[in-house]
Amino acid sequence: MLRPIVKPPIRIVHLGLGAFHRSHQAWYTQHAGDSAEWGIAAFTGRRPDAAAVLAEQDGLFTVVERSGTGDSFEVIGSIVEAVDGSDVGRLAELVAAPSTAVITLTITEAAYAAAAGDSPLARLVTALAARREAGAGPIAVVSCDNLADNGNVARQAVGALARAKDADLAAWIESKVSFVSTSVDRITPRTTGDDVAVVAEDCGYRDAAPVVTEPFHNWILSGDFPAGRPRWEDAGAVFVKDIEPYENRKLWLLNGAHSILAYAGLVRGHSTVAEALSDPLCRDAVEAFWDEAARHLPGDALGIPQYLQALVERFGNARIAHHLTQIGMDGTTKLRMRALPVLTAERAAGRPGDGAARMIAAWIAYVSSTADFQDPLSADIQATKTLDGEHRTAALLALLSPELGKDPAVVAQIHRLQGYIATAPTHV
Ligand code: CS2
Repeated sequence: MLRPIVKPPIRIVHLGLGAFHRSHQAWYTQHAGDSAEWGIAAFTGRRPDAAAVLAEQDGLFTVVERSGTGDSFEVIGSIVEAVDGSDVGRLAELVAAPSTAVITLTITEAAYAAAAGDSPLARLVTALAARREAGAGPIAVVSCDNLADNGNVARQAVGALARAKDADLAAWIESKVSFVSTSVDRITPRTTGDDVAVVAEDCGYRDAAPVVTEPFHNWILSGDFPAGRPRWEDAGAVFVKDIEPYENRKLWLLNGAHSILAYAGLVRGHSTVAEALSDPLCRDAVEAFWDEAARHLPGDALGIPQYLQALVERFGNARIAHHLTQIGMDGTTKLRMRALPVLTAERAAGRPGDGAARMIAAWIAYVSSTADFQDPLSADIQATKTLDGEHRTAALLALLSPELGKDPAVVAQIHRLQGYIATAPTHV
């Protein structure tokens, strides 16, 4: 595998080197017609390990495209430098280089709310300050996290951190940095030891960092690239003026269904998406939510029936072991994006929104069943354990929406729906 290649020059800096970055933005960059001009320097998030492993093999890794019937393998060479995220000096140096045109982010939804300190966005602000000092000119920041209006969320978060540091820097960022919104999609579970073994067996070389993903891939972008960008459209990326309907389609139909399957599925003893989908109770819960969400995704252009049909196939691909615990992480952040907009829209239309409410009920049933989960508000979640019944439901709901937490009808509705998830028999 580790044949020498001509490395493209670094023109993209990425924050959040994980499996998804490698199966998505790195894959798209390799498949752009002008890929020879676009190399990526990718920085890790919380832990340096991924950088060390990838650096060992010169940035090269295998993408295993796993369909329901077979695997295909491709070596990706677009990541030319893999760096420990705590190396802010190297980050600043690369962002300050005039040849760097794009900064992509997969830092998780929760990281946009992280205040100062050593967060990825605080590191980005330090690096943008270096670019300003170097006079290197405008640049694009492209959020690839599952948040509605993610470009604008990134702009607000970066702006707030910059203002706290230096008002002139904040003004420079406002005028010179283009925040691009995107909707990203490719189901990519975390790499396992089995994946390493499959590559060794089928390809005959040792790759310590392969990534297994589905054949499906989608990227919709909206915004300006003042210093240029790869021709990602050659790989199927779509550039649009109004991204909101696409974001909602993806966040509600795919990610929302994922969250229902994760929480209801875990409570009911399942481990993977495909397993949970084959439980009629989970499947019915997903379909009821889809019916509600689809009412707020108007227009034939979105092709909702086809999108849903494809989703059932994608989720049902049992050759990809997509673990529910991975999807279940950071529930408070994710549900605000996945459940609340549909619940609010249904209530505004005079309907109860049970489909969306059931997603929240499933989350409450899940966090009540275990202490072993990751969430930015885990301390607040644990603190509700002293409360009983509807009081606890109200307190947990308030972590998602203070307003709904005060609404007795919604609290009673979500409380009632928890019983449905936890007690109905499992037929798998
Ligand atoms: C999942 C997503 O972990 C999660 O919350 O819903 O990572 C999902 O697999 C991707 O958005 C698919 O594109």
